[in-house]
Formats: sequence, C-alpha cells, structure tokens
Amino acid sequence: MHTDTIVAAATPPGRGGIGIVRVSGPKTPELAAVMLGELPPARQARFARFLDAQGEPIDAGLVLFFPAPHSYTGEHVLELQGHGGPVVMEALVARALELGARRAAPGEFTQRAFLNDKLDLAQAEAVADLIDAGSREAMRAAMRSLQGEFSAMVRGLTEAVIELRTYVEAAIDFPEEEVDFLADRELGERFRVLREHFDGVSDSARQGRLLREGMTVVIAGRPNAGKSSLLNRLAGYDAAIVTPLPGTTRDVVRERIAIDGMPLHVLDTAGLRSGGDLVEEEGMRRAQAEMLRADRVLFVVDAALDPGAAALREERARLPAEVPVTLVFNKCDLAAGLPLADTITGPPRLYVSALSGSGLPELRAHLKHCMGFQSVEGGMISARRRHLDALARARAHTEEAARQLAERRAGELVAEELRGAQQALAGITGEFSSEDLLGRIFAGFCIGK
Ligand SMILES: Nc1nc2c(ncn2[C@@H]2O[C@H](COP(=O)(O)OP(=O)(O)O)[C@@H](O)[C@H]2O)c(=O)[nH]1
Ligand SMILES: [Mg+2]
Repeated sequence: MHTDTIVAAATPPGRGGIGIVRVSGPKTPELAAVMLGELPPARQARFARFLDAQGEPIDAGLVLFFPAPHSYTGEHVLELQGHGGPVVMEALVARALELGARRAAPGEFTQRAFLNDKLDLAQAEAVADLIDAGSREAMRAAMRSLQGEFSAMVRGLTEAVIELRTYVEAAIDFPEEEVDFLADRELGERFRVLREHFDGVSDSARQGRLLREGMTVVIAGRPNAGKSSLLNRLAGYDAAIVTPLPGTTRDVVRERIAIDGMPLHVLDTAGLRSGGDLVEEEGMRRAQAEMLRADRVLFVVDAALDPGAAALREERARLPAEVPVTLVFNKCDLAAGLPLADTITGPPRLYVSALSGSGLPELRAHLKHCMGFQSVEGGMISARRRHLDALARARAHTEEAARQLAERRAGELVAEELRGAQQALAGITGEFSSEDLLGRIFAGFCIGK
C-alpha cells in the first residue's frame, strides 16, 4: 500500500460542463470530512459544498466516496464533480494539497490500480489505448484488452510453456530414464503445438499493434510508374513532387495519413532502375532499406507499359519473403483493357489511376483490410511493440529449447530455456516488471488517469 495521497483533475484542462477532481490514498476520508463537512456515505452520490480553509464554498456539486479496496485504484478514492472551469479545478486541487495530498504524476491512479492488482500491466496499457483510440476498431480492440482478453491469451500460452517445462523436469528427475524420455516422439509433437500457439498469439498481437501504432506502407516501383502521384492521392494533397521526368523523387518522402481514423505511415521512394546518377543511387538504396522495414510494400507498375508486372518479378528476389506485397497497376486510364498479371497465386493486385482517382476507394479498403479491419475470429485486441518484443523473446527461448532437445537431448538446458520463455511472457502482464519499465509505461498516460 502507498502511504501518500494523490490528487489531480481527471477531466481535461479547459472549460466544460463538469470537472472532476480525483483523490486517492489513505488520507482521503480525513480530507473528505474536512473539505465537505462530513464523510459522504460509501458509493452514493451526494450533493455537497466543497469548502476552503475558511469554511467558505469554493464550488458545490456531487461527491462520490469509494472506500478501499473497492475503487479504481484499490485505495480510498474521492471524486468531486464540480463546475468545469480551470480556476475552479485548480482551487479544488490546491485545497486537497493543503490537506496533505500531493499532485499525481501522469497515469499514477492507474499505476496504483496495477500495483494493487486491480488490473495487470497489459490491461493498464489498454486503458491508455482506449483513451488514445483513433478509430472505432482501435477503441473496441482496446476495450477487449482492457477486459483481459489479451492477458488471457498470454496466460494460456504461459500455461502451455509451464506444462512442457514440467514434463521435461519430470524427465530430469529420473536420470536413468531421461534419455529415452527426451527422445520421446511426443515431446517433439508438444513443441510443434506450442509453436503454433505462439504463432496465433503473435498474429493477434501484431494486428493489435498495427491498429494502435499504424502500418508502415512503402510505395515502390520503377521510375515514372506514378508512385508520387499515388502518395498524393492517398494523402489528399501534394506531398511529393510529380513530373513526367523519370527520377524525380530521390529522397524518401514520409507522410502520416489516416484512413477512417486508422493511422498509416506512407513512404514514397525513388524509382528502382539501373543507371541513375549518384544521388538517385543513394535514393534507391534508401528505398530498398525502407522496404525491408515495411509492414507492406505497394509495388506500383505502369499498367500500359508493363501489363505483366515484369518489374515486380525482377525486384521480388531482393525483397525479404516476409514483407507482404500488394501489386498496384497504375495508369489504368491509359491501359486498353485490364492488364492480366501472369498468375493467380501472386500477391493481391489492384487497378487504379492516380490521375483520375479510380480504384482509390478499393486501395483504401485494401489497406484497412491489411491492418485487420476485417472480422478477425474472436475480435481484435490492442497490443504494443513491447508485447511483440516479449513474445519474440519467449519464442526464441522456446526455439532454443527445441534445439537443445533435438541436438543434445539436454534436459536441464531445455528446462532452463523454457523457464526463460515463461519469464519473458510474465513481463507482458507485469508479473516481473522493473520500476524503470513501469515509469516508462505510465509516463505516456494523461494526468488524472
Ligand atoms: N495517365 C496517367 N498518368 C499518370 C498517372 N499517374 C501518374 N501519371 C503521370 O506519370 C508521370 C510520373 O508520375 P510520378 O508520380 O512522378 O511517378 P513516380 O516517378 O513513380 O513517382 C507524371 O507525369 C504523372 O502525371 C495515371 O494514373 N494516369
Ligand atoms: Mg516519384
């Protein structure tokens, strides 16, 4: 339990119909008794005057008192609902400070809720995600995480790791049988199932992160295919220079745009060709570097000049297989019929005209779809880079465990790696978390939350 009492305005600064000041900590009942003349009954709205040191009313409104542990923070909490003006709010906060409270740091109420086991760390992060949600989808995903859906997935995965670890440790306890036991086909099968389990949770987390932080889309292709024109269409303004001269774009042009509230980082790049000058060469090098980091590459081809998308076939080898590609046939206004790319199994393809704007709604819908704006089974959750890193670490430990098993039949080492995996997963829900990590997470919150 914390020993100090914190106070902050929970409503945003500025003018509003109602402004709420929130107090949490052990001194809350005493503070309430002085400021209101008496301690309000638990969890019942009361009308009261909020008094200053002289007993004069600063403001009047509804009060709510939540005795510990049945409150947001798990401590005694008092909420004063006053008139929403900055001077009123500050006067109420100042009065609470006089009575022994201190100003709350950003996210400190939620941090206390976490420390008092009201929610785990992934849920606490979802509180901020819900407040920051930029679209309905992001909002719903954050709400699912807040209700513990993502935490439950991580717990399920943790249990699977523990089960496997227990199985292996049982083998170590009977050394004379260990070798046979570790050679067991079933163990290999269990690792396979665990790997699939990891894939499922990681996929959900990756989608959740895209929804929250936005997807990075790199527009690439040959010079003059219409990449910059496409960026300008998506952005809705002239972000990049467009000319009929090949090699116009030499640096990477970055634009942050939103499609129905969904954040998207779009990068326009220098056209890929051989025989450019030094500056263009550097531009191409950068274009290729950005493609490696992209969540998706929009590969633009001139539908009239390259109906078979030969350019993509030539570049595909240079792209890492895991970067998803969408083939965009541009300049369809010039192409006689719709070009037919050679195979049906290739990347998804779209037909647009950056000049006329035709096909752009389909492109936007496609990008939304790529970010998981389709009905995912069980629904989307919100997740962060931190969660993905922890999942990747846990998975690496699991792979190492499988390797130790396959190559050396080393039970102790297998168990040790699985312990590492378990610990990495525990970091997501915050069972093991450093002060430093907590500081970083809660610093991103607003004051009063
Ligand atoms: N007819 C037609 N011309 C286009 C279209 N998109 C771009 N262009 C033209 O193609 C030329 C090259 O465009 P730009 O966007 O600079 O291509 P980039 O080199 O790939 O960035 C310019 O003259 C554009 O006006 C399109 O959809 N239809
Ligand atoms: Mg360009």
